[in-house]
Amino acid sequence: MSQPIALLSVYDKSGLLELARGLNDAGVRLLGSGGTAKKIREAGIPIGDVADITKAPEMLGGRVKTLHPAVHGGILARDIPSDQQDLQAQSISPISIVVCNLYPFTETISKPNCTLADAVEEVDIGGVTLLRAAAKNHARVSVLSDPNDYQEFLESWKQGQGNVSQNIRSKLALKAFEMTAKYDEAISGYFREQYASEDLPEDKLAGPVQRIALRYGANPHQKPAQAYVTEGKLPFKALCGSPGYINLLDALNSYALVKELQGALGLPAAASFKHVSPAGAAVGVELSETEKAVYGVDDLKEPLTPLASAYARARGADRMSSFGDFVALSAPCDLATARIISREVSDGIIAPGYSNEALEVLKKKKGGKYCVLEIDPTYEPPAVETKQVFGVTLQQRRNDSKIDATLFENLVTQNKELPQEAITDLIVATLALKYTQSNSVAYAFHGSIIGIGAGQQSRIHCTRLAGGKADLWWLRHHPQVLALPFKKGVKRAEKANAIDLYVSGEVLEGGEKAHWESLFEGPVQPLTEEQKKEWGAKLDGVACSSDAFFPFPDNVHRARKSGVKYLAAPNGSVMDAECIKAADEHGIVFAHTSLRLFHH
Ligand code: 93A
Repeated sequence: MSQPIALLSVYDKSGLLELARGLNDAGVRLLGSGGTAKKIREAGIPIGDVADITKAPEMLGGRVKTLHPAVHGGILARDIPSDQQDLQAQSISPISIVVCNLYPFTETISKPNCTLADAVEEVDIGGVTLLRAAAKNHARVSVLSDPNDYQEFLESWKQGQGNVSQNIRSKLALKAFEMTAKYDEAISGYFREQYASEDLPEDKLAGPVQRIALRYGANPHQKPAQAYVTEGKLPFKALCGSPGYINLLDALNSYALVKELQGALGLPAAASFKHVSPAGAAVGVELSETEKAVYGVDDLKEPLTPLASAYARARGADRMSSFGDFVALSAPCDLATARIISREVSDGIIAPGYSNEALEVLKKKKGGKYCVLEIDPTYEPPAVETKQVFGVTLQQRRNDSKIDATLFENLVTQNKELPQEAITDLIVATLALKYTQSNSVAYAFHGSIIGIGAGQQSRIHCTRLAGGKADLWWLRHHPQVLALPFKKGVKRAEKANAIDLYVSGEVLEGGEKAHWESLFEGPVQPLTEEQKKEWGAKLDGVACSSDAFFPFPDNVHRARKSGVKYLAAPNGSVMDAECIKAADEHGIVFAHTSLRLFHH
């Protein structure tokens, strides 16, 4: 057998001399690129130059050192006759070990005064090629990409007298592949920042870009921050303002929700998001005059289009939570919808287009800084999604489960009467949960969420929270609330707050009480417990959905107290039978969905 050859070409030269000495002692012939060979030779260890086999000098100031068929033929040749013949014909010797680590690209670009030219010079070509070629041929070749592996490898080599196990070669190959992948990611990340951002004004006009810089991440101290895709362009563009990190979380989740709502129900849909959960979501079911008053859209001159009705419902259900929302629309924004938004405190909007008049209205919001995003409605996200938490990458198939009427066919209660409107409400509630931080429970009525409990660790807390919100929503329909004698000029948000305090029965004192009273023309009678109870009993036919099974029947009992008649939840609880019994007790129609919808 001919003498095994190791090719060494390393930027980080730590541990190099020990390895070189060990390999030399074990009878391995050493070849090195310029600086690597020099260091080893100076330590008195015999080593040849790569030029000995390439018969070509390093050139272009080091840009070409190891890029040569004599090197890569020697690395890539398999133990098969045709490859061996090829080597013989070109007088190339096989290489058994490749030791390589790369130019410090990441360290260089993180220096404050790094220029583009500096970065370009640090793009390692030959080293990546060495690593990838050796890793590809790991059936025969060992590739050492990390100085931490030198010693262990040397021991295995010596122990096996030149034979290391396939297992070791495989592990080393994987490490090299990971290394080149990470290296390439750093390079593409740097150049994406240089070349794919929205910095050029003409890009903004031309359409979406591949990357946008964000002012900061979830908090102002979380810099830098960015949004990007690795292929093609971002599926949206900013027509006005610039989105922040949480804006984008809201925008992308809420648009996914409204797109699915419209797909499932064939009606325009809208959502009002806050902190990456819906505060409201609805489809374009026409509003009664009372509902218009409750949602604060009774004074609009513009007739409500179906899309405007959807947003009026989404925004009006929980006006406190929707304060400063991010809006999503399933259809191009029309003037009527823009007019509703224009009067509310809101952070931004995402929609698959805008009429000229609508855009004009929205562009005036927030002193011209209102974030208006236009999304490509044909965009399909990739099947697999990835995120990192505490340095660990998590990957999963996107939640592409379809939510439609067929999900509610398994009716497990005595009452099996599920009218079309109830199916619509169950779809709205269940789809909203698909995009709500878990645990979550949602109540829906008239094509709209009326109460949602998000992000609770306990299921009953979700059911209570959502039920409590639905109760407040219903109390806002009370004639005494609709007749509250607000003074002229009280702002919309202030009215919403005052009504919330009124219906929740919050006890006010001192300055807070005085301020609250100052909003009205005269004294205001509180709603008595009796009145609330009597009014509450009038609410019926509400739909309620849960993102996971009900562990105890208390959830069913609580839901009923807020007028729930239709219930949907996955099965699988040891208490399933008890929950069904509770539903039967109230004459509720309960659908077991077999579909868990956790969202994080
Ligand atoms: O500029 S390169 O991409 N061209 C090459 O052909 C090449 N071959 C190895 N850089 C190249 N290398 C890199 O040189 C290695 O990845 C290693 O980081 C470095 C070792 O250079 P030296 O032995 O001269 O210190």
